[in-house]
Amino acid sequence: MAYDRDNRPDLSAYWMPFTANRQFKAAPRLLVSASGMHYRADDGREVLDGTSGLWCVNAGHGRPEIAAAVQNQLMTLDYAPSFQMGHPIAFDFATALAKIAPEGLDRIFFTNSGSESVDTALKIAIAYHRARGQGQRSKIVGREKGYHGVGFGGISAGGLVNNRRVYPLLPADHMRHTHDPARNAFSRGLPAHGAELADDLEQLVALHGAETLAAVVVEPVAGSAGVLPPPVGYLERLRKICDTHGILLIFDEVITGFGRLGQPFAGHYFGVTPDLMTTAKGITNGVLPMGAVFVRREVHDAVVNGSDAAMEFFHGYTYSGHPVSCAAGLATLEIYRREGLFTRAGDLAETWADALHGLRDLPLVTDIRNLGLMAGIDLAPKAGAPGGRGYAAMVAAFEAGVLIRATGDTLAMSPPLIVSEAQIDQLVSTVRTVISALD
Ligand code: PXG
Ligand code: PLP
Repeated sequence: MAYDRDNRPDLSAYWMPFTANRQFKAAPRLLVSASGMHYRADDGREVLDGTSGLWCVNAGHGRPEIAAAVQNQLMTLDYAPSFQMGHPIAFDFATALAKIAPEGLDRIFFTNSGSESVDTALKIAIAYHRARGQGQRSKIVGREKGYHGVGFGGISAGGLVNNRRVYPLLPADHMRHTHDPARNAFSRGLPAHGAELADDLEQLVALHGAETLAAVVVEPVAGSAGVLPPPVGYLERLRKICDTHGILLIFDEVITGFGRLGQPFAGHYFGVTPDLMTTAKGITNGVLPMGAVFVRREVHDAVVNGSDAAMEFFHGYTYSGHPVSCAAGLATLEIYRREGLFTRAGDLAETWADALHGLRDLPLVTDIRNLGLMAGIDLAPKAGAPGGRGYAAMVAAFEAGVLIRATGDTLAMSPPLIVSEAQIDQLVSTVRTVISALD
């Protein structure tokens, strides 16, 4: 039976993730199907997808080629163990990923999510130093406002207080974030000021000793915290400081990977190559859970060739390299290639920036940020109700037929890379109407 407003599921059993459960269940927003650029809500309305689901459906919804590959793989080899056994499609997919990776990052460890990718990358970093006789290097450096998923490694490196405050954490320290509206408000693309914030890493080296630091993990463009592109020169500086002190640099590309900035990965876009890169989301167009850690070959070789044990790395998931996810991933890569989606965000970036910065005249808008096909809009918080305007804008936009994200009073948008210019207009003009009507 099809779901609709007259046939709603019982909402009580499902404890929803990162959701105000009581508020949601009192006034649910249910999506029942999707095709191309649109969802359909349970009242039959079409909703334009302004967020690629949760930053993952980069090629748009309901792609028949992916469905066919998944169906075929399910009926050929539905599941096979990956511990001490192999299956061909996982090797093929790793090879295909290595081909599109930034130079040198051609060893691939499969996971099932961004969170698992981050915790895996941190373990690889620590294992790498251990294999080279530097077992003291186990501390992690992250950044304020960073989001690296919800595993214990990821929340330790992360910098969003609500995700961290009640849990014990791994040894980690943090650089300052780069959000600086006083100097950079309404920057188009990269903000001009703030490269010197990378020198925070030098201070942490001075405080902790380089010999205790395993890795620095940053999102090249912070996503969850509200789309914060890095200041000009910042990532280059971070790379240099890491090299000086033998610290591994991890780019968390769970959002920026797979075409979001107009290149396959942010490493390409910025011309800065990390030692490890964490990915998920767009790797299968979001249709099946999967993640991958891309590892620089020397890092892989140090761990794999540097171990006396028969098994070099004591880590892995039941579903690492799941054959059906690999099939979805290969079909997804083929769509990205055939439709030029790795460069499309670059082709649209100016149109996107023009449309967004057109909202600058709205009195409640205090900052607008954009890069590739990502955007963040800060709203002035309502006195006594921080986050209220962001949430109200998200709900009003949904009712007006577009899906956007709100984090606090920041609105975030990241449409599928197949978005048309007319749909960009629709998205931004709906956001204008919605913000204009906020009290
Ligand atoms: N790293 C980064 C940079 C992410 O953006 C993760 C790790 C974790 O991935 P998983 O697959 O474990 O969720 C993410 C995920 C939002 C939002 O609205 C962002 C994410 C997930 C859900 C919502 O900003 N990013
Ligand atoms: N918990 C138990 C009891 C398990 O047996 C396993 C895997 O065998 C796990 C957790 C880990 O699950 P996964 O490999 O899916 O991460």
